[in-house]
Amino acid sequence: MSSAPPATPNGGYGPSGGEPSHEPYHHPTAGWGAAKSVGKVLAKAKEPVNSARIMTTMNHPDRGFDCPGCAWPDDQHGLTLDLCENGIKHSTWEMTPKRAGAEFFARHTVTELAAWPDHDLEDQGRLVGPLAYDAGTDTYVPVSWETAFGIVGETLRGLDSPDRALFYTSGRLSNEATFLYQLFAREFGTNNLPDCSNMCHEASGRALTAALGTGKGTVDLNDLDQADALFVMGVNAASNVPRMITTLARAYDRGAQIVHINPLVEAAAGRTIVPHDFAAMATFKATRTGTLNLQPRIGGDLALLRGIAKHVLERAERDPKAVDREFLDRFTEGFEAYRDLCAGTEWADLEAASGLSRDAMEQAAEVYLGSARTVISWCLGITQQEHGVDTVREIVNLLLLRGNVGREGAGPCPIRGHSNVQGNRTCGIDHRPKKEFLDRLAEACGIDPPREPGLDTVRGIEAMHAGEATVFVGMGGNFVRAAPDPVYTEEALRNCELTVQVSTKLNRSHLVHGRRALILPCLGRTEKDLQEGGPQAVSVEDSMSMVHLSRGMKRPASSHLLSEPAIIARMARAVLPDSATPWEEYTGDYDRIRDTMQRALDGFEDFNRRVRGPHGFRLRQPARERIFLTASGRAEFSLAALPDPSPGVGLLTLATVRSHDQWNTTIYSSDDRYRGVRNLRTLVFLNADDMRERGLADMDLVDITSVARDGSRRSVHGYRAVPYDLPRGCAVGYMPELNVLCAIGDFSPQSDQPLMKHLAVEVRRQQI
Ligand SMILES: Nc1nc2c(c(=O)[nH]1)N[C@H]1C(S)=C(S)[C@@H](COP(=O)(O)OP(=O)(O)OC[C@H]3O[C@@H](n4cnc5c(=O)[nH]c(N)nc54)[C@H](O)[C@@H]3O)O[C@H]1N2
Ligand SMILES: Nc1nc2c(c(=O)[nH]1)N[C@H]1C(S)=C(S)[C@@H](COP(=O)(O)OP(=O)(O)OC[C@H]3O[C@@H](n4cnc5c(=O)[nH]c(N)nc54)[C@H](O)[C@@H]3O)O[C@H]1N2
Ligand SMILES: [Mo]
Repeated sequence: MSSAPPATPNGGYGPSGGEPSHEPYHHPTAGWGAAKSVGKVLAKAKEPVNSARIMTTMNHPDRGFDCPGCAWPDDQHGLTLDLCENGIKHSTWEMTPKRAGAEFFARHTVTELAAWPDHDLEDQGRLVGPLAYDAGTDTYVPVSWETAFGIVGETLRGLDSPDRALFYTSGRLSNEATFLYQLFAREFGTNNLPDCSNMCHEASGRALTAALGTGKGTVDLNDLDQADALFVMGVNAASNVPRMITTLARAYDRGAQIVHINPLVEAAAGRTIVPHDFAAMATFKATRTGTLNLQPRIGGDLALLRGIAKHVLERAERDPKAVDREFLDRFTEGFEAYRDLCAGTEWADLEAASGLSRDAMEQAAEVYLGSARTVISWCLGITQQEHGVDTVREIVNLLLLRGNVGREGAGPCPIRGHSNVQGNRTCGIDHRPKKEFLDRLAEACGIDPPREPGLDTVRGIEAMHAGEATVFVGMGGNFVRAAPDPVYTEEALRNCELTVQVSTKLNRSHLVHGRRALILPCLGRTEKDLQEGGPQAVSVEDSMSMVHLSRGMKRPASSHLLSEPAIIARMARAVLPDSATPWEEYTGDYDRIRDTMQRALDGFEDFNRRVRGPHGFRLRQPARERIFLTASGRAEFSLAALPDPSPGVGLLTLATVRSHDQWNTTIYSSDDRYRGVRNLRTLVFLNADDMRERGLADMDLVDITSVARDGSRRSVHGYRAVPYDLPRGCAVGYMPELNVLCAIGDFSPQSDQPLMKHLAVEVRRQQI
């Protein structure tokens, strides 16, 4: 089977125009380049005054809103300007003065809008009132909130089973809205709660739960400030977690080792000008943010980690202090078997599987051996892999060897993506909820939740495609663009009886809709949320388990917008008219939601008081205290087989990544500053030898074809080949353009995550 995307793939993605070019980037990260880029975005948003105000309130310890840019924790060193270029861009994007109102939708049919690039859709500005699709005119028309909720209520009540509905969550939903949303879905009768984490960090959660008993990292910012060695794996920190760069610069300054592990040498591995260090800005003083770079092949990390462990264990034969024997004996399970596994693995096999020399692996091992306190951090380069769960477990194996779990300055540190994706899971977005969670929810809320596991993102798409699920509710996000296999996913959504998107801006997912469709516009994170009980604040949980309040301060984009908790509560009331849940009370005062949450959720005792402290509070992470809630009561080693990362003869392994100027499916510009690219998103980075072998010169046009597990092929045409410093056999290009290449059936059996960083592809000169 060969499925090609439509000739113009849905109107395209980024803004068009400008001559494509690329050249290597030699400057430090952040600093004046970032300041200039922020200036451009603010000028374009025409919001310089308000934007200056957000900068002084964003991530502020006792007022202001939490930056929706990423989940990196707020600095607690009293920085008054704890923000970054991309966070400012992201917030400003929401604060645009542009509006997409009724006249706009009257003027453009959905068919017409579908031919626009994604950038232009979002660029219409904020949505201002609820809309329903009118098939007669092929347009979205304004409706009252009552009518909109009426349609939701009538359709959901008409289903022959609650499991025919899917309730998707994108990771910026607040804890309070999250709690109401899952309560609504479960009271209605389904655990069909797919979320963006099914495509993001599912592997981390599963691996950490299996190894340490709790699915989160154990470190906080103070630990990072005390570590002697930091391993930074599979993340483009300078673009996607920019505030982490400040931590790295601080670590370098105090003499810590910083090892970057990435097939690409990303900008974070170089130097930075710390943006809130005014002296550094004024004098162009750059600080290094890396001390060693290792470039494994894509999917080669597990072998690399095992190589490091093997070297540590070989050293331990001569020098027992190389491992923490006391910790291993007291707190872990399976050490001997792991030691034997490492001893029985040949260096030659580790070299082949990692794409690194024994020397390079030993160099990293020496850094690890020389460090009394080590943190290993990671993001999507590790998780969106076939062996993502095994690899995260190997990270834990390595940490356990030297007792680097549950003490200061050490531990595993998954870097989450969306600003509240961790909080979503904590507060109940889980298609496989634990029995204890459901029991407590039942008790606290007086409901009888379903016990059968629900559908995740991939299974949800398949169910819609098969006509088994017929209602899709998207609480934020841009599902059709974020999901794998867009051709298949679009068919799935078009199959639905009703699609409902709760959004701030127009996006592709509104244009690929069911027989009936609703767009429900909501307040953004930066906006004042005024309810009966006065102005409301919501809470979020960052990557390091800190729960704190976020309070918008801007006038809402329109007086017709509702808050997310209000939208959820009113949907719930429309679907469940006789529900005993006090939905109206919850909406009137979010303290009432928090009162219920503290009864239903672990670790939220005294929620309303504690969350109002300057930095909020830290959720207890038992593994941090060396309490391991596993079956054995100990931290467990894993014994994974070495993966064969080779994609097959003539094929390359392709990873899809973000550019510097995008936020997931939102594309601000077609530049990728730190990779030296301008005006180009339809590209593929290749090793120069792989290019030569294919007779390709710099910027030649190529076709990229993926080969799925089931043998089916998917292609994109006319991409530019760009030589880049990455290992042979590897290729890298941008999401969401290349999602076309990711077959729906190609997900990891360990995590159920689509293989967004592990596609087998053929790259050849464009066939005309
Ligand atoms: N500005 C901005 N910030 C964001 C986002 C955004 O789009 N824009 N998205 C947010 C979200 S939801 C998330 S999840 C995070 C994502 O943050 P990242 O994980 O940084 O996201 P990607 O751009 O996909 O980059 C993945 C990195 O993994 C590397 N990589 C690919 N394959 C491998 C491999 O096999 N091994 C190793 N070691 N590395 C590999 C790539 O070279 C790249 O550097 O960022 C969050 N923050
Ligand atoms: N090929 C490939 N695909 C990927 C990935 C990859 O690396 N490669 N990464 C995956 C990952 S890590 C993730 S997290 C997903 C992201 O998937 P999603 O979370 O579904 O997508 P986003 O692009 O973050 O969502 C953007 C939309 O959210 C809406 N929005 C913004 N703010 C708000 C708000 O406050 N409330 C509400 N209700 N809506 C709001 C806006 O309308 C905007 O258009 O994509 C995944 N897809
Ligand atoms: Mo993510």
